[in-house]
Amino acid sequence: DPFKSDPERDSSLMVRSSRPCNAETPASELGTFITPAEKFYVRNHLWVPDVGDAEDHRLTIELIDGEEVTYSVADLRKNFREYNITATLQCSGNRRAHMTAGSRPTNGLQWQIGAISTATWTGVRLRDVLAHAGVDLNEPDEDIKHAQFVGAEAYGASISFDKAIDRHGDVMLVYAMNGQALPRDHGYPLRVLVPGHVAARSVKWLNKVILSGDESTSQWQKRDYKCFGPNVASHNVNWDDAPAIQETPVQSAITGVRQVKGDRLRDSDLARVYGLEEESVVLEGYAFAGGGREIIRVDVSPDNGKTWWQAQLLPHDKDVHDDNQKAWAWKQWRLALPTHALHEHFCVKAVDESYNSQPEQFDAFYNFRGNLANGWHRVPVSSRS
Ligand code: MTE
Ligand code: MO
Repeated sequence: DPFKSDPERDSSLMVRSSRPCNAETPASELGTFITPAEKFYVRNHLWVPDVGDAEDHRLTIELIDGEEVTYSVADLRKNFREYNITATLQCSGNRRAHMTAGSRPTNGLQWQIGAISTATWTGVRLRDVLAHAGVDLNEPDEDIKHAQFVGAEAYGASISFDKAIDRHGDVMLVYAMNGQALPRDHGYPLRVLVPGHVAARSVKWLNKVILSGDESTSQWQKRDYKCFGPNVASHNVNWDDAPAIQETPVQSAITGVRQVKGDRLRDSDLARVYGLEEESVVLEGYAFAGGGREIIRVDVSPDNGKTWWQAQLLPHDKDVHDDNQKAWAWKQWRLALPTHALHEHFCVKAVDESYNSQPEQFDAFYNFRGNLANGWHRVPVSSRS
């Protein structure tokens, strides 16, 4: 039984499958900027490999000429500058259940809104390690097109070599999460962090980095994490017709809806921000875009998309990102609405700094794998508590 050494998990995670473990962060935890490590969603394709002690773990870098250079985790810590990067990871299947409900059945785990979480990751830059291993970052060998990552249990994926060495790309080899050693579920003792890309590229239990002219040949690179047109299905798909998903589009969700009485509101923060005195509903949620593109606006409708209000973007991310750094983390938002404005469904959509937004319906961009399900998130007005 390869699963017998899987770790214990927090009982509040919402389990979608237990072997392998796939579990989402509960909605109650999606409203905080940093997700506690034990509440961070878990997406495992296989078992959690027992890699023993961090001291015995080795990372091998295979250069384009086949030469190999090997590092222990202690070597990485000792020889390279350490960085802390706060970044959101989102599974490409996040909100797949909404695509299924809004259009047609999709293949894969039926995630709701919780296959996304944010942590502060500590480690070293992949580009620094590659330079040390012998890669000329200024004039790299032109045959190198991809950086492939191999996990200890057999999972693998790749990113472009450009992203791997981009000085503003912040691709990291990480050994700590929220100030603690990486938990086993999240890649102990070493994982890749590819900020702004779909989380499938942030390979856990990292054994090997291969610089290559080719992408990873794994099914997770060549097949599963791609989007095809709405007419394509498993019987007529040509897997090579679409590129692997790397940077991800704009996403947002409503994580909480609370009724607030007028008298509770009067002297509150919400009253000052929104000038509301009457009975209100407070909505909270997250918004995120890939590629380091900042979320600049979150629009909320109280009446199924007829009228729109602008949510307040909470400023947490300002504490963790310096001016030169891209927006790798989600934004939390909130909005108070007077109850008389409500009708049928709340909807949310976000806008990123390139003015990309989210599609209204799922039918037009349905894909049979249910990837990148970012249609407007709708919640019945009747769900408020
Ligand atoms: N790395 C390995 N080795 N094995 C895996 O199954 N799953 C990938 C990625 N890296 C995976 C992996 C996918 S699809 C996702 S969404 C993220 O890890 C999930 O990371 P998390 O479990 O830390 O949230
Ligand atoms: Mo994923």
